[in-house]
Amino acid sequence: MKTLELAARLRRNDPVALAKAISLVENRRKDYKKLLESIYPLPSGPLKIGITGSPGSGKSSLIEKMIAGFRSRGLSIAVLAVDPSSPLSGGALLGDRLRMIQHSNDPNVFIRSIANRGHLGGLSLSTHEIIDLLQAAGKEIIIIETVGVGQSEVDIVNVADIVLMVLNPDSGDEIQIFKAGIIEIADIFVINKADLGGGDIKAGEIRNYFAMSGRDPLVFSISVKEDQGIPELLEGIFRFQREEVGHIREKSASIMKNYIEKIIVERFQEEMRLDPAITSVLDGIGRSNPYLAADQIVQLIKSGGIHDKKN
Ligand SMILES: Nc1nc2c(ncn2[C@@H]2O[C@H](COP(=O)(O)OP(=O)(O)O)[C@@H](O)[C@H]2O)c(=O)[nH]1
Ligand SMILES: [Mg+2]
Repeated sequence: MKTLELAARLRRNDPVALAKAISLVENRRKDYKKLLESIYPLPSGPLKIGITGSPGSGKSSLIEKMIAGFRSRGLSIAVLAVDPSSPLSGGALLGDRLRMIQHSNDPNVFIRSIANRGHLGGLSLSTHEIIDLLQAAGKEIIIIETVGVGQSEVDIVNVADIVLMVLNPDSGDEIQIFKAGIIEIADIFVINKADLGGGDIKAGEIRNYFAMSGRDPLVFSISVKEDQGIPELLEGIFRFQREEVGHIREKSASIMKNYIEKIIVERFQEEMRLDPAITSVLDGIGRSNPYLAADQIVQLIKSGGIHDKKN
């Protein structure tokens, strides 16, 4: 399929074209940039919901319920599961896929897992690009699930309008999430597995944490297993979208800024590999001062030493 035809089909929400386009971008295959260039301007804003929390907290189970809730409102949905731990598989989380498969016959539910390869301490540039592909296809709700409580989870704030943090009543995650700063980026806290007891206590702990800071985030105690509290959570998400317009707009601007920074970093890395002057500095540093070498390279870049290569 030619790139422009692929883009046209993608814009018509053709799931086969969308899957193909994502692979193209994820694997940096030939013409992926041409494809990306052809999708702008994007159709107006979907709601991008980031979901983070420890493995096993029930994110995928919750997403399945959310899909059903959003579908009953007639919304077109995409779920992107980002798995930083599978650099080779090109998207693992097979269990998740299987569990979500009940929606797979619905053309308005698109589910995909991607690896988060090649980016230290955050979400890769291709994650941003793939979200743009989903937006180009006209998805109205884009859910991004990240696994664990590390840097990619903090980076979720750089792709999502709203961040949900999933906790459990008995989880000892707090210390880790306080430490990693994840608690500060969450807009809505979801205490899942309330059927195990203690959901309200955990909700109280979260509210207490914020009591002094002047922030009053939404906290929901739910049970996916017993189908409790999901409609209230969805209503909370829509309320946040309605009431926090300024906050979401500010976030969109910083999302864009972060995105552009990542493009620039990737472009410079590419150029550095291709530029003979820079390669010779890099080859020649031996055991000398790395800061000095970096200074030299930055000077080369500033003085136009980087060759202008088209690709
Ligand atoms: N008791 C109970 N178990 C749940 C609930 N929600 C999910 N689980 C279970 O928790 C486990 C992990 O769920 P999963 O959705 O894969 O978590 P993820 O790793 O965060 O995506 C599964 O065995 C689920 O069946 C709940 O509300 N109550
Ligand atoms: Mg999961």
